[in-house]
Amino acid sequence: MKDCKADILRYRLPLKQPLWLKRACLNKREGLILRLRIGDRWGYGEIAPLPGFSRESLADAEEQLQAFCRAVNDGKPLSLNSPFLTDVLRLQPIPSVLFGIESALWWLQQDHWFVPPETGPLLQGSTVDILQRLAMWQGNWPTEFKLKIGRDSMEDDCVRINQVLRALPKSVSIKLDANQQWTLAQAIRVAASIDVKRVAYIEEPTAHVAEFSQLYEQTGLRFALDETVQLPEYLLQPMRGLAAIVIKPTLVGGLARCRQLVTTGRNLGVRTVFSSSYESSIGLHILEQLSAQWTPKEQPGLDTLSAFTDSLTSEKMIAGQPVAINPAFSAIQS
Ligand code: OSB
Ligand code: MG
Repeated sequence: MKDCKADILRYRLPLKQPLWLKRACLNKREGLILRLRIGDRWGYGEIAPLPGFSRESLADAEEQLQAFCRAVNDGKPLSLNSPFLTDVLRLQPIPSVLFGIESALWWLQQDHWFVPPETGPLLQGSTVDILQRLAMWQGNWPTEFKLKIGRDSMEDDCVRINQVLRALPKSVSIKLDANQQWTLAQAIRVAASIDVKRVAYIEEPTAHVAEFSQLYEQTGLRFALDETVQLPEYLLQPMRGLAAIVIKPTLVGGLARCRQLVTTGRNLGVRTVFSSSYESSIGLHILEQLSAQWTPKEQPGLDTLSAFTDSLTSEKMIAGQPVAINPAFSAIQS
């Protein structure tokens, strides 16, 4: 085995404004970058559990990642293909750590980058801000926008969806995301008051996946799975009204399972859409590349970088080469 070295950088990135997520409000985003060197090649992975979404904490993730780095630095053979993790950690890796390690190893194997895909724009924040952004839209319209809902009252959601639809040309459709916040009755009422033909799908309309097909049967509103496929034991099956699978590698955990979701989605004839969870520019780069390689016809949902005031990296990343990481926002941990 060639000489290997693994270390961890901890980053803390300021956000433009407090970020409200399901059960948490973030004022800054914290995470870890795993830096792996084999011989003279470098690979990077990102480990950034998202409060309110990930089951693990950053401290849990750091502990596992440190065990991995110790094993690598102690000379344990690090093979790119074997089940190295279970060997080295002797325990079940947590999702964000599995993604970080697998993506750093994946990075090491890449000799060039694909042309980055266009990102599907995310409409987030107040309705006033959203409408203003749309009013000032320059250049071509994308085929789809994603609109976050399920945070305010159901009535507000109806108004918001209809206002956004009116602000867009008829040829543009929207994807909705309720993050499981509605009841089935509420979802049915919202669907009845909007033009469902202009909605490509709604992500996770209610808290119970068994209700999603009922919503479709009663209203014609198609749905996508997101939180549901983050459950490690969830087995994807054909469902009436299933339009897409959203894949968030940081939360799903590991590239092998993401790859499997892409394959299953393809077999079921549904879209598979890579999406981010407020990772840094390094994590976003990995997601963008996975999307370009594995789902070349889809626009990934990576419009989360705009929430940050600064970037963790400033120079172009070159495959296999070291990446310059902004020291103002990061520190070496081990
Ligand atoms: O539910 O899709 C979500 C970001 C963080 C956590 C959860 C979600 C998101 C996004 C990312 O919406 C953006 C996108 O998917 O376009
Ligand atoms: Mg979602």
